Amino acid sequence: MKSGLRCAIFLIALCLVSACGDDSDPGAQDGAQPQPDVGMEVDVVDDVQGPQDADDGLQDVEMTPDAPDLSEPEDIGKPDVGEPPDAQDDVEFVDVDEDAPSMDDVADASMEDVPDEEPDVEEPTPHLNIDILGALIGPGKSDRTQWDGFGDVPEELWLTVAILVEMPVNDVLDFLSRAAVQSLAKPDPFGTVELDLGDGWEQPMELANRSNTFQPLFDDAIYTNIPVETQLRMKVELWDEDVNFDDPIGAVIISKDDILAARDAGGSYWVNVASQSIGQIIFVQIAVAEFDP
Ligand SMILES: [Ca+2]
Ligand SMILES: [Ca+2]
Repeated sequence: MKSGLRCAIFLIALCLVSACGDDSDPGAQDGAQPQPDVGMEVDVVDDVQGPQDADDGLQDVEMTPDAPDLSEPEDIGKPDVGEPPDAQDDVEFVDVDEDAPSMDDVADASMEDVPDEEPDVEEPTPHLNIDILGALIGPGKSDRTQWDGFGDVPEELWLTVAILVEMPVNDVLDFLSRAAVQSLAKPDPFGTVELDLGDGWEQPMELANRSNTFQPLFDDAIYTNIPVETQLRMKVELWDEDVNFDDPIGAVIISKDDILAARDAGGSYWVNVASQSIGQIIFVQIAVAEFDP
């Protein structure tokens, strides 16, 4: 291209010079042609190509390999959080060791480690003092005769006795204090009291004689330091002293439950025994307390 263009320009310039020489300056045909005109044309062409070299210089600038790649700006400053967390994967399930002690096992072990306050030792047998204070005796014999003499108990009083045997002690005391009852022949009670600790009745204790009373009081009839055995029971037996033949009043049993109830109640305790003696002994009065060594 460059050589062809130059040839074309040279031919055009040669024709122009030939035409001009013919018309104005014949001396010019002698080889004195102004060559610089042709050179200027060539320089112009060369100058046109100069900027291309300059462009080549710019193209030679190497790109800095460390330059940041801005093609993905969304990644700038964005922390690497990895994949979205899976809730199921984040739950830590603790492997249960079946051989490991459970809370219940720990509790049981704790209970086992703590000895019972009273391990394998039965509660100590309580020892009691039992005081036989007295009794309440009905107004007549079960055959409706009076305790002494030959008289009978009036019917209206006897009907009341049938009711009184199940009444509270205060009602019985009120009845016995009535003038009609006090006018009857009273018994002269005496008797015995016995204990059974499980192997039969012990030697009886005498209850001192009292004269002419429905409510005998027994002084100094006290058992002390009595162990409360399983079969503990007490028997009170009373008679009416007479000149020739004493009249039996009754023999009644005070049970272990009665004795313990008396202990729990404290003080004077009345045990209804009317059903054991056909109403001839209505109550036995006792007092029970813990033995104090
Ligand atoms: Ca009698
Ligand atoms: Ca008598």
